[in-house]
Amino acid sequence: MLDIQKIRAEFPILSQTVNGKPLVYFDNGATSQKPQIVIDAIAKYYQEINANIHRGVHTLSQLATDAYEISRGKVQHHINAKFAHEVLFTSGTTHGINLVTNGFASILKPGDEVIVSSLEHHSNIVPWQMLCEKTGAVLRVIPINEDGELIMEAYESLLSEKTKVVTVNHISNALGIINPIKYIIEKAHAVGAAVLIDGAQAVPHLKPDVQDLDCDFYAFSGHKMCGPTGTGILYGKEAWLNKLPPYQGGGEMIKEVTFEKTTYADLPHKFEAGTPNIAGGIVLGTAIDYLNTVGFENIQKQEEELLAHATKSLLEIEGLKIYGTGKNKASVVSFNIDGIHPYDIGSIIDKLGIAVRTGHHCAQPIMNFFCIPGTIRASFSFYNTKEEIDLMVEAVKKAKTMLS
Ligand code: C6P
Repeated sequence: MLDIQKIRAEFPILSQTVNGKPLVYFDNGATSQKPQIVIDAIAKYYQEINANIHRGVHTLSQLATDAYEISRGKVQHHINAKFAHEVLFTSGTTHGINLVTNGFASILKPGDEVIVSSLEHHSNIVPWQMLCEKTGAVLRVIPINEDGELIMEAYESLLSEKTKVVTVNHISNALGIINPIKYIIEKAHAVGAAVLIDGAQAVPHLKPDVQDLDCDFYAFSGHKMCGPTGTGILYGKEAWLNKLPPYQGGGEMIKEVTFEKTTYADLPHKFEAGTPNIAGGIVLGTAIDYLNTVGFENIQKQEEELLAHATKSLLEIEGLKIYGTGKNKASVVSFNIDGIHPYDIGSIIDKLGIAVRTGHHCAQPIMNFFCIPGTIRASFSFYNTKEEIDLMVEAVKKAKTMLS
């Protein structure tokens, strides 16, 4: 059992008041809060070993390089990648996905097909649309049912020898639905397609095992898993990363440069041009250590209880509808109240100290499917409590009364 009060004390921001009320932070899907150990690690890097990496022979540069590569190794073990060089540091999920779509521009041919799902964040739709425009490939879309689940029969009927890439998120940011990605990957591989999993919303809740999943790419952001903003990881299978061209040209990604020809560095450096977010990369390792100390089993247990409590309590409010009623869900509740705009509820409960996200959550196709402008999304982390959920439910009731 987690000692939630002890854990909460490790997150200084959680003891703040906002608008004169104790902060109830339920916007973890947008970004998580950071424990003191992560905040301290950033300062420690700049106080003690700040230097550019992979370049200098001097001691500080070597210390910074070692810390950066140790962090890469931590990520490798965390996601169970076969090699450390399959782990690329990025600025976040968006960067990772664009790195892959850029690479596929030299692989896809007119008439090839890319399958995305209706549950995707815009970050995993728009780059593929841009790729299709560039190459003449065709975008196909897996539909969802009324519970917000992907329709697997429809997915399977989209697959053919024309399918070159399949991409879905592990967990939907807007609804919290957990997708059956292992099955999706297996089916895609059966027709020879590569698979990219957008793990942005999964990594705060679970430890992905990329070898067991057998995905070709897995992208995620550090800031949603207690790490610093501007950090992320793209895992790619060695064979794919060797096949894809570099994303950006510049320092650090080359073997040799002449005006006649440039040869590229080995993995992972081929994809890491320029000075990276060194402090961020190192401290992402600290955040991963922290989450493993809390323990993913404990995290899941706490979050399951929060989800069950929130679902039950919110449904007691007349006229409230939850979107994303599928069985397999992460700790996200997306809802609306009959006849009231989500923005209005969000603004009123903010005055009561409750931070939720309102709007389309960068997933407009989902909102179009449900014919709504947006939802109120409460996304919970292991450091949240049932008492906080009760405060939110009371605040939503108050807002409803004011707006009805
Ligand atoms: N979703 C949310 O409030 P970046 O911005 O690159 O760190 O992550 C983009 C991204 C990609 N995929 C999914 C499934 C996501 O949820 C996100 C980020 C945040 O839902 C901010 S829009």
